[in-house]
Amino acid sequence: MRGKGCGKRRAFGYLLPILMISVLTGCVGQFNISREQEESSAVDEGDLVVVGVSQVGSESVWRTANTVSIQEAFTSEKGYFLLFSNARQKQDNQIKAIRRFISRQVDYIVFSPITESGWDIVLQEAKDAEIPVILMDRQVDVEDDSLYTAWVGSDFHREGNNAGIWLEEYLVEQNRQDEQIHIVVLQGTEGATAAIGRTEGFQEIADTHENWIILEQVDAEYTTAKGREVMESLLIKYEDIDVVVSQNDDMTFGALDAMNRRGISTGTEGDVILISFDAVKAALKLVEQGVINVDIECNPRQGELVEQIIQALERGEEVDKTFYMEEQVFTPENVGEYLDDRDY
Ligand code: GYE
Repeated sequence: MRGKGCGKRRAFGYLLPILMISVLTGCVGQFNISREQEESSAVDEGDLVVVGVSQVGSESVWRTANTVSIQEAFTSEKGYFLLFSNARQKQDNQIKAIRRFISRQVDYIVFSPITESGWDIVLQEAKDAEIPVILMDRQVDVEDDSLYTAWVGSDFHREGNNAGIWLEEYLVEQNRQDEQIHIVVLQGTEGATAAIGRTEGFQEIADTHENWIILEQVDAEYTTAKGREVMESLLIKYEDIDVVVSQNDDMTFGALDAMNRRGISTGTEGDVILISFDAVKAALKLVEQGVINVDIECNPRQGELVEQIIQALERGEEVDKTFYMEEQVFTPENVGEYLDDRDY
């Protein structure tokens, strides 16, 4: 059984000074036990499971929706004490956050690793402290996969495949299957699972078409600003671009700005075929208008599944190692029926 009242099992030692204050103040109100401004906790009382979450950052609309789903899943009403840390796109910040969680003796660590490499040491520290780690969204490349308990995320390779398959079919529909097709790819953060999978998945299909020419693949960091900048330089470099593959919607918004400024139109009636990933509401509206040809969904609502895994672990059950999110492909033909329900 867990401790009652204002206490908490593993975090008890760390929280002792705070608990003494809580006792004096009658254990009321919200507590921010963090000295770091970006790290926040919801409450400090009760029979709660302490979960430390290290999020990549807030680089995209997708990421914000992912954060909301975590915050909705780990509430005090559901029995959790959430420590949330925003790494602002820096691996160092994530490593520091994980170490803070370990020294606080949290019950679980959840994190979305910015890139795949560089986690062996800190995850070994979590393992030595007997704190289960659940990966969310992106994966880690570690020697020993017992360093994490489970991973919840998307099949990025399949997403990339889906983009390629869509393009293949579209070109046939347009009777352009034998034309030379010049493609540029705006990639997400180098070394991130989502960028690796989407790139490889698309490449796999491109490799089966001799007439598809990938002019360049450039890291645009998943942000609108970088997407705009990279697209501007690609437009200067290449006169004839038939397809833009942009590995998230935020970069797509930037790329659209850059193309519009030069009078280049996109989409079903436009000069350039535009393929995007994530399928956030603002982008789906552009799919509906025919400005983006296709948006490959990436489902950010992972909090609920992560919470279910933690529930199972709390009951002492074994859990699967890998959990994939359900997702689909949106085109102007099917997007209408999903738009209303999209809340991010
Ligand atoms: O596509 C992008 C975000 O890792 C799936 O990261 C995630 C990606 C998502 O910033 O918008």
